[in-house]
This record gives sequence, structure tokens and C-alpha cells, in this order.
Amino acid sequence: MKIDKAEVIVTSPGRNFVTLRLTTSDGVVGIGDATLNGRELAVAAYLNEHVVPLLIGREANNIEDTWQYLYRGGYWRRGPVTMAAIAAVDVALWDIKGKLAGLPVYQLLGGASRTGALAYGHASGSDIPALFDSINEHLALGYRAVRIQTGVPGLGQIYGVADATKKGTRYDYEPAQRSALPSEETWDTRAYLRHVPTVFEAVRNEFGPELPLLHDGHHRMTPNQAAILGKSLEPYDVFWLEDCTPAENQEALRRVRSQTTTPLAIGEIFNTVYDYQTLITEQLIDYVRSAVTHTGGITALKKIMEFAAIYQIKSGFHGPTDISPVGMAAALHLDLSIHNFGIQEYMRHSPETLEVFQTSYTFENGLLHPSDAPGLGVELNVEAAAKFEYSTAYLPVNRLTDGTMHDW
Ligand code: GCO
Ligand code: MG
Repeated sequence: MKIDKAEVIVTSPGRNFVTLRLTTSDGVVGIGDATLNGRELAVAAYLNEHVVPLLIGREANNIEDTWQYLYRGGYWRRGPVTMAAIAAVDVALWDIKGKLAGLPVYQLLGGASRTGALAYGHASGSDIPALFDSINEHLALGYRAVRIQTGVPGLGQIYGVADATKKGTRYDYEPAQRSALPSEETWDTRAYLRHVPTVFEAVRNEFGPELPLLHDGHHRMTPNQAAILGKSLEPYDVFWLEDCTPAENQEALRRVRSQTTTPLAIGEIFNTVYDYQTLITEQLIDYVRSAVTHTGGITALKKIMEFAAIYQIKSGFHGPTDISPVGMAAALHLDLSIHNFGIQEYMRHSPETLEVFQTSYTFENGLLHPSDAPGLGVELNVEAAAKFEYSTAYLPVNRLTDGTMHDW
């Protein structure tokens, strides 16, 4: 069974998404997510110019071989653009294989290891009362774990805090803004380090010891600052501290790890197992944050998780709104099947997005399930996709108070 057609569909139902749609000679359709937030068209071009021509006429059944063909065959390995493109092909082929077998993808990966995947949502507020409202809202929606982010006194809009002035989106943080240039935020790490422990103390006092609480440092600390934060959060039983330092320096985590027992999660901007090598073999992290979409697909992320399992490291896959429902479904099939599942990030997509991507996964009592529909369980409505035209959107940039560029 050959791949007959490969189409790259760029659509913007509220935010930009890139989807690869493969059709086989038997008329089976498979889809894969290739969205790279703020750099979408680079992946669309990579696919259109350099991958689509290689796919036409290839055997659709041979997923591993196609993965190796694109990874090794490209010679220029790794990187977010290449790995998002390979991921889209990989996921679309798993979708096709599931549909041919009449089985959900998780069955092809070994079957279910649990009844559902514990999800966490993004609670946030400009101050502590607004954060409490957001946590209550998430609990009412069924979430049983939340990430908490707040504004920092003296700073304006910062990473992770929903803009309360945008009616109807108050609880859905969306960092990418449609504009010709990125917005600029201001950052002060000392003010942040003073503030965050007070937030955790207030939340534990209000919501009790049971609720799993997560926090994202978004690459903005030095190893020493991260160690200070990790230590100061120890009394609050944090589920994880994410991206405490810029993650490209794996050795930095040795310093953090030796100073604090707060669990650490890293990897949303990683794209291969090699980005994790030291972190996994030296057990410097507790959770793998990769997305199927940015790490070369189900095939590659399953291998990373098997490697991590040897070191008792669990999954905590990336699942913000810039992972399309196709990428989310792919993550859920892995979540359900792997042994070392930890938690799944889950931000709800907008109604426009769900009009374009018709999903069958479910969220009940805090648990996500990919459903038993054959393949991924997500269909792309091509007519609806055509209604939403791409428009440039950028993630913000971040500067210190004296104007120095900093990590966002
Ligand atoms: C997370 C992430 C996101 C990223 C976003 C960038 O933990 O969900 O940090 O909020 O910033 O995915 O595109
Ligand atoms: Mg993050």
C-alpha cells in the first residue's frame, strides 16, 4: 500500500496549526501535527519542498523505515524544524496503520497500561485572589492537578499568566500573539524568587495538601537561582518545577539536582533523545516534557520513554494549545500505553480549533482517554480548515529591567 498523496494544510482557527495529511493508494487517510509555534511556515516549507516529494510512492506500512529514511537520509539531523516535519509523517503513518487494523493506536503500542491519563491544567492569575479563582475554575472543569503561575509584584505581563482583560480567555493562557513583531515583557529574577514561595504557601493553605501543584520556570534561572527556588518550594510538596534553567546545558542540572529534592521536569524544546542523554543517565530530572510533535513522532518518543524507564524517569508530555488536537491525541495514545507515565499537560482548545479538528478523546474526572476510535481518533475537516487563513504570530520576548535580552 503506497502513499498516493501528501498535503500540508496550514490553518488558523484562533491560532496557527500545520497538519500533514497523507492518503494511501487504498484511500486511507492519516494526519500528523507539524506545528512549531511562531515558526510555522518553516516546517510547512520543509515538508512541502523536501519531504512530500519523497513520500509519494513510498510504502505506507513501513513506519520505522520511513523514519530512518527521513532522519538519516536528510544528513542534517535534529533541530525543531526537521524533527517536527518527521513527527508529522510518523504520526500520520501510525494513524493509517491504526485505521487499517481497525484499532486505536494505543493498542498497536502494546495496549492500555491504565484507565486514563492524569491531566494538569494551567491555573493562573495576576495576583493570588485571581489565581484562586482560576484554580477553582479548573477544579470545576474536572482537573485534578494544576500548574500555578502568577504575576510578580513590580512586573507587568509575564509568561504563563492569562491576560484577565481578554474576556472569555481569562483561564486560557495563549502566549503567541498575532502581530508583525513579538511583544516585549520585563523580567526580574530576584523579585520572582521572593514571590513564588509566598504563592505556594497561600495555595497550600487554601486548597490543602492533596492537590498536585506544578510550576514552570520557563528557562529563566541560572543553576544557582534554580537551586534556591527548588529549596524554597520543598515545604509545599511541588509535583514538579519545570524548565528551571535554559535546558541546552545539561550539566547545569547537576548543580540544581545536588541542592534540592524538588522534582524537575525538562524537555518541551528538545527534539531528540540526545538532548536528554546526560539528564537521563545521571538521573538529573524526574519527568520528560517532550511533545510527540516536536520530537520526531510516536516512534521516537516511545524510545525516549523506554530509555527513561530504566532510570525511573516518567513522562509529562507537553500539551499547550500550540500542540494541535492531532498532536494531543498522539500523546494520549503513548500516555495510555507506556509503563512510566507521569502526567499529561492539557489546555483546552478553542471551539474554532475543535471545528477544524474533530476529536474523540475524552476528559472525565481529571483523566484523559484517547478513545477507541481506529487510528488517532481525530479527523481534519478540510473545508473548515480552509476558512481560517494563516496570519503571522509571534511568541513574546523578554528583557531584564535594564533592557538586556533574557530568556522568555
Ligand atoms: C508549557 C510551555 C508553553 C510554551 C509554549 C510555546 O509548559 O506549556 O512552556 O507555555 O511556552 O508551548 O509555544
Ligand atoms: Mg513549559
